[in-house]
Amino acid sequence: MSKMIIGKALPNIPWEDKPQGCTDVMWRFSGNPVIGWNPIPKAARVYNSAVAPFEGGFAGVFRADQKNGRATLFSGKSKDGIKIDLDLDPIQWIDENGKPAPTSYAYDPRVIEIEGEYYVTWCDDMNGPSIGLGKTKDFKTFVRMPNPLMPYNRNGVLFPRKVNGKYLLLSRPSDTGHTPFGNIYVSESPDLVHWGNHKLVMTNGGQGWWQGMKIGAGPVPIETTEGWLMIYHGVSNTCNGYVYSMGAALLDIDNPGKVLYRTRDYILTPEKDYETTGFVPNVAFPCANLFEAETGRIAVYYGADDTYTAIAFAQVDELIDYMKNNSEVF
Ligand code: BMA
Repeated sequence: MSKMIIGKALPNIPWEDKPQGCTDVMWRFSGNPVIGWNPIPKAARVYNSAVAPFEGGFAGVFRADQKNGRATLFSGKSKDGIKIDLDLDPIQWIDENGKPAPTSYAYDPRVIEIEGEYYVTWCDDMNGPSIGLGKTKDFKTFVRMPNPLMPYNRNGVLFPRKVNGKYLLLSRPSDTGHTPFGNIYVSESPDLVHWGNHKLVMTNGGQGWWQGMKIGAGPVPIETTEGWLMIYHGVSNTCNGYVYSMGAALLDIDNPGKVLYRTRDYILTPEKDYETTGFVPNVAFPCANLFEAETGRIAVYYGADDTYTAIAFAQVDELIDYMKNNSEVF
């Protein structure tokens, strides 16, 4: 197999081979869900969360809805990426002067290491949903930075490196509620503070009803020899509410506003009990991926039913091959 992922070796990536007889391009971890109901006293449900390699193991920022129903971010660590030890109290954000900088709510975090600093994006409250941005070196002290974009916006996802000398941020402009529309845009910045040159990347719709109502970026894009591999969520509207599935797109490496391939069909949709029966049924919402440049293994962390944290796997060459042969770009 030729190496496709441009990145580091991660020999301890959580992994399970594809089960015999499985014809799907993405398959679920047999130990799902990896976080269940009430994992710690202050959190009822932990889902839509982000994990990154850290000090030979893993660390992450986890969306935890507390027992008053409010969404909060907790830090956590893991040796193997599967058994996750959550802090018992939420992250206490500070500003760049060390003063408390609390959030009224915070959800759907993404985490990425860029040049030795771990950056966190999440859905923040700026008198309505907007993109929050912060950083940490040790997953203990978390420092807020200026919010990159105006409200209302969700699903802010940074690229793992500068492209053409600029930081890039994906986002999905929205409304204050359960947004019945949404497309993915990219914005650029010289310094992670000033953002502009916004461009539309891709829209909902096409032949795929699974992404007919709205789409939003998922995990941080993976750099490959074929382009940026971006896993995202697509939503369809049914008479019983929204259904969240996963798809994948390949973006041009030097011009990520350009879509090269995009899966016509979903690559994972709610099917298992933990994906169809929970606080909000029929949600598979990816927020993180770990990947291994040597073997091409990818582990995707997704929230299931706004209740559980789960993992699914893919092999990069097989996924990209599938995307090329089952693509609809629009
Ligand atoms: C979206 C976000 C996600 C959530 C999803 C399904 O609008 O709020 O956090 O998983 O709805 O409820």
